Amino acid sequence: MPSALITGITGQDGMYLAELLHGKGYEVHALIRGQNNPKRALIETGFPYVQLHNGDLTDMSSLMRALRDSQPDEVYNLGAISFVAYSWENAHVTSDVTGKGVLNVLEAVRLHAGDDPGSVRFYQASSSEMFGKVQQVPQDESTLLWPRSPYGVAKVFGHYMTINYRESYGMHASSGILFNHESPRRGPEFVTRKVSRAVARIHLGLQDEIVMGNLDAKRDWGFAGDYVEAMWRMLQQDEADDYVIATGETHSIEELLDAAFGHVGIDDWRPRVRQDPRFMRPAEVDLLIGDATKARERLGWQPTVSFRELVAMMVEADLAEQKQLAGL
Ligand code: NDP
Ligand code: GDR
Repeated sequence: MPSALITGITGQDGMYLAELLHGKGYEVHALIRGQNNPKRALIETGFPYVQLHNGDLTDMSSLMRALRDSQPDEVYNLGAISFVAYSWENAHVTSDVTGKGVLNVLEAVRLHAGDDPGSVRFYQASSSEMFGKVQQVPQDESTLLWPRSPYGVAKVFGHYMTINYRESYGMHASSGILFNHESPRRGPEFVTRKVSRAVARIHLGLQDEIVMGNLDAKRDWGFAGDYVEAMWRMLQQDEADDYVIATGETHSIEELLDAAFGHVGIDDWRPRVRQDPRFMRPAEVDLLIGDATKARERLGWQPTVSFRELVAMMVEADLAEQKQLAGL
């Protein structure tokens, strides 16, 4: 039975990946941080097959211990401070976790693997945020990186460190440059979930309006369930490499609002949406659209959920959750 260790198990992707690997017959291990992590119970009850190991990306010895106790064939480094807006206010801790944390995992894997550095396969969760300022459309593996936030800068560090460990030590270390991917498990701080939840609440009469930031930004949004499949496929290749994972379609925040409000029959959403500078960013990533040709050709990967299907899935899930919470 193959064994895998996941960091970031309490996040959106960690949960989908745990399900995928369990379904494929893996023994699934995961790192969990904090003396009283509020999401521990969610993992213990919803994903009982996951074996949890206490540890933190900033604590190298805890990573070494988790590797020793789980003896993984594959390590998926999904843990990060992942909210871009937060990263300006907490640039140092974002650098430590999202940037240097990658180095800690790479180094722990290298030391753990000893004489056979390729024996433990490594996945790094890189991001389209690394492209930042628009240089080329669509963006692919060779597009110049020009990050626009402390989060993006930290991801660039992790990305190049992954490439460096592959080239320096012969590690099987791959980096997935994933564009935005969403689901009903998305954190409520991210724009898609913020909108799907607010639209559900407005439709049920539980809320009047939604307060937003920049409505012009464009993102290439896919479904998280599809994207974790790409992570796994990367680690099944003979050679480690870097891959863009995206749908190849882009939509503005206005189009997201159109689709979400439209799903509950509200065509004119403007009276329900207020903009507030509080949600504007010091520097914006204006346009993301990915070219996943390499992943399609080499991994046989392609997305299965369209933008409209994704928005409908998220609004429907939030309608069900909000009805239950409100006792409707
Ligand atoms: P989430 O924000 O949902 O999850 C982040 C995870 O990281 C949580 O489990 C969190 O645990 C964990 N974490 C945070 N700090 C630490 C730490 N110091 N030590 C150990 N674990 C920590 O992210 P997603 O699931 O959406 O994304 C997964 C990864 O993919 C992230 O690295 C993200 O940056 C990257 N990514 C995501 C994309 C997306 O669109 N979703 C696109 C491209 C890249 P806790 O519960 O303890 O806070
Ligand atoms: P992003 O996702 O920054 O792309 O990073 P987010 O959903 O936070 O923002 C997307 C775009 O929406 C605009 N926006 C708002 N965003 C939020 N959160 N809240 C608002 O009210 C709002 N109004 C407008 C933003 O300005 C932005 O342009 C996500 C994260 O998952 C990263 O970890 C990951 O690396 C990238 O996707 C790819």
